[in-house]
Amino acid sequence: MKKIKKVLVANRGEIAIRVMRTCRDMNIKTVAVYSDIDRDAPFVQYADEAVHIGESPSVKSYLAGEKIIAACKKTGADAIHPGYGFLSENSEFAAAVKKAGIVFIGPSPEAMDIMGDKLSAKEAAKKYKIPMVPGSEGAITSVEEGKKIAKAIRFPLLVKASAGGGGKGMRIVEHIEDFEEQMKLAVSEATSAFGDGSVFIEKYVAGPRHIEIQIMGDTHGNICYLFERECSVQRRHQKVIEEAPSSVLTPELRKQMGECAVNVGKACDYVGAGTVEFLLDEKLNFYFLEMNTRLQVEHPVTEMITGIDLVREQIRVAEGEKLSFSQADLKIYGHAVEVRVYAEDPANNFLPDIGKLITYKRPQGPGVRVDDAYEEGSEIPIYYDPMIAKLITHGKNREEAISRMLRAIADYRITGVETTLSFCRYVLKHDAFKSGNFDTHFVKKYFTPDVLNEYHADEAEIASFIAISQLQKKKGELKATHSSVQTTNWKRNRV
Ligand code: MV4
Repeated sequence: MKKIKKVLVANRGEIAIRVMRTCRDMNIKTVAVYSDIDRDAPFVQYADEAVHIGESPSVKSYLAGEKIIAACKKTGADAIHPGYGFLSENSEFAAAVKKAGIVFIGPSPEAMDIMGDKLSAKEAAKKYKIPMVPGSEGAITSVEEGKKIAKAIRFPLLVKASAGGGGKGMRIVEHIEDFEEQMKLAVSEATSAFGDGSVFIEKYVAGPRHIEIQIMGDTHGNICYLFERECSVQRRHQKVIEEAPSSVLTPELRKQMGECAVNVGKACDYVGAGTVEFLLDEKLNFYFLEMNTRLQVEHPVTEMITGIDLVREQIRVAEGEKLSFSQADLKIYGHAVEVRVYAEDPANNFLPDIGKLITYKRPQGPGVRVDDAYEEGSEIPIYYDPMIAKLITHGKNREEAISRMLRAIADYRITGVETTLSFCRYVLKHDAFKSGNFDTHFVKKYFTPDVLNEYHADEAEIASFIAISQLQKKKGELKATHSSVQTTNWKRNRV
């Protein structure tokens, strides 16, 4: 048991602050590392110490592992928390950190390697009876071999890259005639994106839900599951809304999937926080897809429903402590929803709309949590992900969590950039979402930019109302006190 006294956070933005907050709770000192553009960022100010590590492009700073290790030595930090993205799933970095005598707050490099590749992850998972989508046994090495397997599996099917993630190098094939072309495209996409052109075949599961299970392991061989997150509302493999628990899992199915996720963890001796991804089909069959060996963006919904601080647990197990709970201690309290607030224009094909946050007022009140990265007046840099904040609400049940989310969205005041808040509000108010009856095709099925026009029509209505009242005021029909129509709430995200 070696107490960690100082943590260097090898990340930026909201997750850097999120991690540092828990460090403060635990009386642990914090070190931020930052690039040129992030010099005055809130996460740098929040840290006890900060080290400049390079120019703004990530490769020169947040991806420069050796500079981060040097900053660690310089400040005497005894551990590194990698957050998500950047170096968080880089096993070479984790190994280099360890070699430098620094604690990496995360799994072993070996576990990262096994799970970082989908084929080796599936291979490892086979040792336990974990349901998987029917597909090829391993990598497909020739078009001929692929076609043979494709005919046996039947169409439609997917050719998937073994490396990487985010749907890159994934191709749907409907007919045998298209197989060769799609396989070649998948291989070349995977080669250029990940430097590894290995692909495999899976039967295509139509209209699935994306359910992921949070697991937590310690160095004493204990692994628990902290229930599921439903992340089916996605746009181009970018999650938009996440919630916990899922409205479709029965307690029995939850237990089955949870135990499967724990077994995936056991297959690689997992230590720390990890996420096991499953597809769930219409008949509620579930299939293991892959595992993410990091703390995820959407971890707060799990924290809200379990009452457990996942970063605190990560730090404790990195110190060699046992998990602070057993499976029997874990219980679901109410319901939580998270929306990601991006500086993107949903009316304009989600084009990034970076710039200055002229107005920035966070929502507050019962059941609201905001994990964010900026302040009023902040510039959103072009170099990184354009996420401004994560807005999370909790309630005694799904309805309450959703109505609190709609209230929080209405109370959020952001001007200077377009955001995805109006899009999130549209989804939350949609009957398919409210009923819980939706899958990964939600956005494709129900969203077109004109659904946001209702909102613009409202604005036009207010504008005409103001014009009329101004006219009336001129004519002396209204007393001055009654004529001050509120214009400040113009860009309110009205519910
Ligand atoms: C699938 C699938 C259907 N069948 N695999 C997309 C990214 C990668 N993590 C896995 N993905 C999928 N794999 C089989 N055999 C459908 C998807 C998929 C998807 C999965 C989760 C969330 C959103 C998605 C959107 C499109 C496709």
